[in-house]
Amino acid sequence: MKVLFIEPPKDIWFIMGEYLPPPYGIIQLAAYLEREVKGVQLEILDCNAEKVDWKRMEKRIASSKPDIVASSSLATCNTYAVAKTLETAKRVSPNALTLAGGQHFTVTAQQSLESYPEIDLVVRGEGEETLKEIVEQSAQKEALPGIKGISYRQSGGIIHNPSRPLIEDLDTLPFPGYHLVEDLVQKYHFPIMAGEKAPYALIEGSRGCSHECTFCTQWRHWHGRWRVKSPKRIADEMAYCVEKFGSKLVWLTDDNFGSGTRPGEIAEEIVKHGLPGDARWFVQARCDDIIRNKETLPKLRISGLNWVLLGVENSNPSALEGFKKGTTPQDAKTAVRLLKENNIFAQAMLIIGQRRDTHETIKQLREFANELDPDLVMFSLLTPFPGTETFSEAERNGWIEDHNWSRYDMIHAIMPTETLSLQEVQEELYRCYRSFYGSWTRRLRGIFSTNPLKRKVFWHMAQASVLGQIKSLF
Ligand code: B12
Ligand code: SF4
Repeated sequence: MKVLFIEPPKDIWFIMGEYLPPPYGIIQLAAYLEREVKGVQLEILDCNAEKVDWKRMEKRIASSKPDIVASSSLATCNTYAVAKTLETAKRVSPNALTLAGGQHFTVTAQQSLESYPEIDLVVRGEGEETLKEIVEQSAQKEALPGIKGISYRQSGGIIHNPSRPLIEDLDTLPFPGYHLVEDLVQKYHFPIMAGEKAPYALIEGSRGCSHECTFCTQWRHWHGRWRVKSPKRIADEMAYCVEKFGSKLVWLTDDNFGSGTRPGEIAEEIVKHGLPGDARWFVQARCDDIIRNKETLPKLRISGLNWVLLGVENSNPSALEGFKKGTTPQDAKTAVRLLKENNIFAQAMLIIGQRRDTHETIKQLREFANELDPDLVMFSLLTPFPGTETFSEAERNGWIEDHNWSRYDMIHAIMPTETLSLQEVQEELYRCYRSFYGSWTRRLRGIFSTNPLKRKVFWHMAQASVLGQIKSLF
């Protein structure tokens, strides 16, 4: 049985500059199969890292002769790339079983199977055990009804088998399969964050989130639960990436870093490993968790944490309430201050385009961003990702004006507000970036900052002409 995993050619998110991420979901699944299914043959084709275009992908599939072709979208904006990958696979290798999975396909299983005949099966939710069963049963038609967590076509209809319970202990998962892409590991890079030609890696510290923000896909995908790996396990995986593959930056993919004793324990375990001095790590966190962790921040900094992405989202208390965020604008100010005091790079994410936004409220948000003054700010547009409350509400009310998934990337306007047209929302995004990065005082402060990360970010914003690219979106 041969399984070919394909990471399709994907557009980069240009705001963060040029980068090449490891196809994390895929190498995680492949490592699980390697450990669990005797005799399985695995092949990973990372089109982005291997610079394989659609034509060459076709040849690679033909020469691979796979029994199963599996692809993953990561985000909604990559849906068509996955569909095209599996369409190519079906054309070249008609007997291969084609699988799609991930957050977008999970919630759109019905619609995706209706729209893309090239997809045989959608794996919903957590992939490891479901994929193992599919491979073990060689996906024989009669076995399908017994496999939890899949959707497929049968007798002209679409069947959705019951969901699969989640894996209780994430420490039982194998380490991510970087060894399966050993020739490519050195190529994965994220210059703005890790430095030029510095390999970077992703690892997972947890899955899911215990909060329920209306715009977020994450908590529903993982059944509203937050499961964590142990601090020791996280530190071991980090050390594995740094020591075996020379990663200079490890991105801990947790959406919810959490609070309590866990962050401090993670820091202690990392310190115990004594990672080389230039190895760093990054995480995303809520503002209130940073405040709860304030005593631990020095320890986290010593362990190598040098960059935190904060979900600030908005400055308007009623917008934050509408998002069910559960944090306040003051939390954001305190969190940014704490990070800066601890010499941790503070990145803030802000969202515009919620239903009640007007030119005036967005102007207030711009002023708030200037006052907040994080090291880096990313403005994004409220995007109705399928599976979110934002999507259900927008769909119900007919607010969605753009149904092209490839534009669901948080920088293309998808919905107008009560008072702003789609075009005006798009223009407002540009105004936000211009207000923050266009200010000469801030630019000069950034470019001549004593903080090398900040210098890099501001050079990037200037050289890559990010403002110009955002302007070109309308
Ligand atoms: C790291 C990351 C990135 C990295 C890239 C990582 C990569 N490998 O390509 C960067 C910074 C580049 C990035 C960019 C973007 N990202 Co991002 N990213 C993440 C993050 C934090 C981790 C992804 C990850 O590796 N997860 C761990 C793996 C194991 O989980 P998984 O992929 O879901 O896979 C599991 C299952 O879903 C399933 N599965 C998945 N695929 C398949 C396929 C098959 C065949 C099978 C059987 C099973 C299966 O099995 C896996 C194991 O159980 C997630 C949030 C999260 N924690 O997941 C957001 C997330 C995926 N990103 C998101 C978004 C919106 C984006 C951007 C559009 C914009 C932005 N603001 O960043 C761009 C898109 C870029 C592009 N064109 O691809 C959203 C997606 C929402 C959506 N529905 O679109 C997420 C969910 C964040 C969020 N909370 O909103 N991202
Ligand atoms: S936005 Fe962050 S805090 Fe809110 S549900 Fe998503 S992952 Fe959790």
